[in-house]
Amino acid sequence: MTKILFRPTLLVITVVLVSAIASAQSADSAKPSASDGSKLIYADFQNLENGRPVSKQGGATRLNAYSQNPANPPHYRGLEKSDPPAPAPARVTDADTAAAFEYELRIPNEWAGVSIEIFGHPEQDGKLVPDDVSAYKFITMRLFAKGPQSIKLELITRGHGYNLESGYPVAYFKVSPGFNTYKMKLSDFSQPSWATPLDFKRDVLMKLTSITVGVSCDKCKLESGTVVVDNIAFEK
Ligand SMILES: [Ca+2]
Repeated sequence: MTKILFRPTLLVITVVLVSAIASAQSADSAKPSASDGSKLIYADFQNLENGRPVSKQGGATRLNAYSQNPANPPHYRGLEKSDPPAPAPARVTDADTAAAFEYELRIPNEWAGVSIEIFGHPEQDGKLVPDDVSAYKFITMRLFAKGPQSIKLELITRGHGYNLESGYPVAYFKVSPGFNTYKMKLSDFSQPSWATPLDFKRDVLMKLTSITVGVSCDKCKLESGTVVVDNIAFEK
């Protein structure tokens, strides 16, 4: 693996993570494991390409930001000088790397957000390559967040029948202190009421091209923080 340089702020996060893991080693698997029949490891961020974290199968990652008020978009920091913007690799232990970003949500904004988008596979012939995750019941991940109350997840399909600008199935979970494993039921994901309706299994789960993990706000208040994510998997 290439040598990873950390900015001072991420270094602090790394130290926090290491101590969180040391105190909870037995309660939580810190080791990335392999995919098997009951589990599909989607992204453990153990590999980098040009310094950018990639998914388990080598799919790209990028940072997305959006806002209702174009004059006050969110600010964010990931991997320095990356284009398109990428999350920063963050060292959890000597042998374990996660993906991280810092953010600031600004006002006034009716809605805004920043997320890491993780593609399952590298593009082939300029096309996104889907995963069929319809056999799984849960999505799991380890996550550390300082700043947000909750994390927004999104399941996305593009180029395989549908290309929505927005309105893909979303789910939210509440953040607890520390670097914890979270487990969400896939059946808890739903589209916003205004979105073009998709068949969740046929159009999304069977043709999943990327997922996002991020922060968001409605009727936004000033908020800043850090998100570190690792070991994203689908489980039966
Ligand atoms: Ca990892």
